[in-house]
Amino acid sequence: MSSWFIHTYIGLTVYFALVIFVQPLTPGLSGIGNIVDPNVVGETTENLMKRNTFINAGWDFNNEIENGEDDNWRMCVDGIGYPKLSWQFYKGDFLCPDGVDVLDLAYWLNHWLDNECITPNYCNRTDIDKSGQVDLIDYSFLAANWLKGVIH
Ligand SMILES: [Ca+2]
Ligand SMILES: [Ca+2]
Ligand SMILES: [Ca+2]
Repeated sequence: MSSWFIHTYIGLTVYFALVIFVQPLTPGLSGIGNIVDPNVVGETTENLMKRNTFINAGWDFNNEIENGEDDNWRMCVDGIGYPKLSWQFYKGDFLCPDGVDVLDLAYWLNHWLDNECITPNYCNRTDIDKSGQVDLIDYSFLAANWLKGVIH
């Protein structure tokens, strides 16, 4: 992944993150250009592929609640890639590991017939169509994506 892509990718996170990370040629050099901004942090490629780098900076990830329960971000395994936005995953893929599997089904079943699902997280995202209730329509999304994204 080129540094250009990383800068562009990270630039898209402004609306969701308290701290922006960049991958400068000289790791540890913070800020953009000649501007020193404590909210722009230079990091190594290795650290940009670690979930805790972002969680410690306040990013709201899945499988943690200290930074919120909207779970805007997701990265299941360190060292493989960069964080992705939760909506980039298959509908029905609620939990790590990646892919729609029996763990996601069990999670979804725990919300069966929950109602009053409202923004921002619609009953922990199990109200997939955002109708306000967890029902068979939501199950149809999960079933349509069954085993998609599972790494064998
Ligand atoms: Ca969270
Ligand atoms: Ca999953
Ligand atoms: Ca629904």
